[in-house]
Amino acid sequence: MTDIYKRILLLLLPLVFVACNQIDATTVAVSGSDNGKPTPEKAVAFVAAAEAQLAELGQEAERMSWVYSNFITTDTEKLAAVTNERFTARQVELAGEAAKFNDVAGLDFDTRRKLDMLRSGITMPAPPDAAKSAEQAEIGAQMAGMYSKGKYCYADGRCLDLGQLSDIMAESRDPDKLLEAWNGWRTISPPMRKLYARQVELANEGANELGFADLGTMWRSAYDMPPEDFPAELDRLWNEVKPLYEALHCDVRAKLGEKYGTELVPQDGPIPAHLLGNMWAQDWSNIYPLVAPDETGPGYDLSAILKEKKFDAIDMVKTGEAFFSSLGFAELPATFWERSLFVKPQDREVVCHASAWDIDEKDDLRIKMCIKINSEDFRTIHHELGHNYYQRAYNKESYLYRNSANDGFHEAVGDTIALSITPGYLQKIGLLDDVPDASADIPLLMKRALEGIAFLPFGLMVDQWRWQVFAGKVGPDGYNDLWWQLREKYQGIKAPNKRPVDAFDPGAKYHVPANVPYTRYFLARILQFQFHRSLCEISGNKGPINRCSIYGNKEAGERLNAMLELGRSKPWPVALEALTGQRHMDATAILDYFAPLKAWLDKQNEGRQCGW
Ligand code: X8Z
Ligand code: ZN
Repeated sequence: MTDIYKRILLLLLPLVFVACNQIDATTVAVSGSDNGKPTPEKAVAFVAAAEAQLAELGQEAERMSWVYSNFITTDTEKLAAVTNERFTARQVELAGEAAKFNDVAGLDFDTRRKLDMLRSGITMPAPPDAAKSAEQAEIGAQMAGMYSKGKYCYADGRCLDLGQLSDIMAESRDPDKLLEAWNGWRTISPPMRKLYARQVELANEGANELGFADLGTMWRSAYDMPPEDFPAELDRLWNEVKPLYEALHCDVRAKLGEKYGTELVPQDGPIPAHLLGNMWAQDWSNIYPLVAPDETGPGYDLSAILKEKKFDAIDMVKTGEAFFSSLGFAELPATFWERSLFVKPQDREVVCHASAWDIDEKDDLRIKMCIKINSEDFRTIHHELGHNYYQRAYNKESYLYRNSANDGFHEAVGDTIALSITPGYLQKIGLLDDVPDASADIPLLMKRALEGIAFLPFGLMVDQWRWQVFAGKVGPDGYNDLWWQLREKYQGIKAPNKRPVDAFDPGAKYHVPANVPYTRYFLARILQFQFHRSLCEISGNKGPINRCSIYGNKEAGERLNAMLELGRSKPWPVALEALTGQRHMDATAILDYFAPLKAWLDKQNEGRQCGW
């Protein structure tokens, strides 16, 4: 099952009608000789039956979801909606049954843990009313289709999809062209606003039914801590990394001011969102040439090398696989290569947003990506493969434990490996002739920061927005303003123009219409550096961690695997400890990694007025 999708898509696009010989977990739970009184024995039987049933339904759900995502048509959209509705309804039934054991004393650790997971692990809980749950499922499929099929047509008749518009955002330095691509993509989302508002209403009904105040509370209850403590934990981490973000923001704003003029980029306010090289201003690495610390740069351009060496999509994925193999992980199965989607098909609509899949929870691993030959997608390939190797590592666990320790862990594994794509590694695999000396460290760190540090406040704000929406703090008319308030507050960016009254800019980001929680990516950014620091120590690295690559180190691979194979069977601090020896998420690793850059940025920023 996919990373994002285990508790999510699994519950989103699933399907399949339950065969008549299914194990009826509900019956197991409530019937019996003692008038339906819940007991520890019944809880154990209920959990076992629920797991068996979900595993069976889940696999078929995955197949349906795969077909839909690879072949979006009116029919697959309908089928996805119908099957989703059935599956979610079953999920909700089981969650309701699980709640009946809330007050049963004397349950063993695993049964209690699994009951809690059954109760709170639904990303889009359906309301009890059948018509409403059908409506909810249809809205979900409809919005997913609107996003994936979205195009903007220029006056000259050319209609561009997200991939093409993203290329303009990455490559153009003409503010007018950037603005049109930026605005153009946001024309796909106003029709989603009403649908989204209704989806929120229905999902909240579902969450209420399961005993949660709203959907946000339900999402926050998946972190092995009281849900009310989780926001403070995020604040703690964010406050640790904020000075680094602010220093980067300040330097980038100054350089953009030099490039585009201070009228367009005022030096005392937020940066216009269309100038940062990415459709959502979440990853700024594409504007590296504008903000490079010096002319010599890091001495190489990986995108150019991949193109020069005539790498195709498969070569890039094979290179990613080889990294994992070097750590001792088994090769990907032949079916991975036969069944994955690597290149955007020209003859049909697909979901291009990259994802990793685990169809049978054994070894039918796949990725689905519209790969472009550049360094950003090279990194994303490692990200997706990280999901696949995690999925395989925990496949011996029972159904509910076949997931990551918390959702940030799943997102962090491949990114951890991508931190080992250093010049030294690239030289080892023949992609680079010479390893630049230490003078290239600042440029290299700058490039990494444009990707990893620039992302942090975006990774945080998406769910800050959703949590307020779910809590009813703002209605549909206020959705967009709240979005931009948070964009400004956290990221220090602003919309490049007054947004139209019907704008629904959150809908132009995949995870909103697809209902994928986003805080996981913020956590992953912190965790990946913590994992990397420990893996480097394990592999005997003595130098600075920004130059460390764990390529080829079997001991590091073993320790990583020891954490991965735990799946979700233990609270996440236990999994974290298995790899790092620490039981808390620790931002000092990311700060250590970027310490030389922070010192350099502070020097650059002397005399500048930072902040917004
Ligand atoms: O959605 C993803 C992955 C799939 S889990 C490609 N990411 C986030 C995004 O694209 O917004 C990875 C980085 C953040
Ligand atoms: Zn991911």
